[in-house]
Amino acid sequence: MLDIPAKTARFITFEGGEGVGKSTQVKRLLVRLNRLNIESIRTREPGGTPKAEAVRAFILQGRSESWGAGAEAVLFAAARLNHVNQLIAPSLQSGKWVISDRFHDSTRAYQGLTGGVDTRLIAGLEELALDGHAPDITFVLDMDPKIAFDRVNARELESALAETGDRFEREDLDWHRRLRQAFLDIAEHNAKRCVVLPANQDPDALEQEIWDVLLRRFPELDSEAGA
Ligand code: T5A
Repeated sequence: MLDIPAKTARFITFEGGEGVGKSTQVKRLLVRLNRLNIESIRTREPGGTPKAEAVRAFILQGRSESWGAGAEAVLFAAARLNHVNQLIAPSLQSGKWVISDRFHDSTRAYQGLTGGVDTRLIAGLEELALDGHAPDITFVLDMDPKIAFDRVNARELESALAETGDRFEREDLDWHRRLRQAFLDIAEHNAKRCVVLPANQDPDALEQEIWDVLLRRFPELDSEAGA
């Protein structure tokens, strides 16, 4: 494991169901950090490196669906291993904050708690892929999946995915309600790391809530703001 410089680089992840506004808030957070001249990068899972992006395309096009949730968990972990080794760890090591749109909690929620994959397999893959690089804080954006679906449908009306959705968007509403509960359960069991925030609110208000949490959690941000 690489040494992370203390009190400089932070690793922040955003989690939750489909269309809850993770990407929107990741982008907004990056703007805020940049304004304070805090070097930071935005990344996503699955993906973030060329090899992990190739795995992303393979899974989200539905090509791994028939392999079953266990094999998909292995694929997500393979992508994560590359992402951590090639991008996340080196970035943190060089003092850059890393903001990731999804990370290991998505495997716990989608493949584990909702997909029924054995928790021992999920835990083993996680240990291997993270190699000690757990997030410092995770925002779990929470809302009724029906409302989130309407957001995604509005966005995708003109896109190639409009009729089919990606691999996981095609699951039914009951499945997404179980997924929502899975993220809440993960947050409850990891209360020090995870902060659940209501996502069905104005994006500016949500952005401010996220920032307020970060100011409390990382007081060095306050001194950067005053610098
Ligand atoms: N997956 C991933 C696994 O199964 N296991 C894993 O280990 C990992 C890492 C990834 C898929 O892979 C699965 C989970 C996913 O199914 P993805 O395309 O990255 O696929 O899917 P999502 O993460 O769900 O991305 P989305 O873009 O669909 O949702 P976001 O990022 O939550 O939402 P966002 O910000 O794009 O917003 C959606 C729409 O709502 C609007 C936006 O403008 C946009 O149009 N919006 C708001 N509208 C009103 N109020 C707000 N506050 C709004 N915020 C955003």
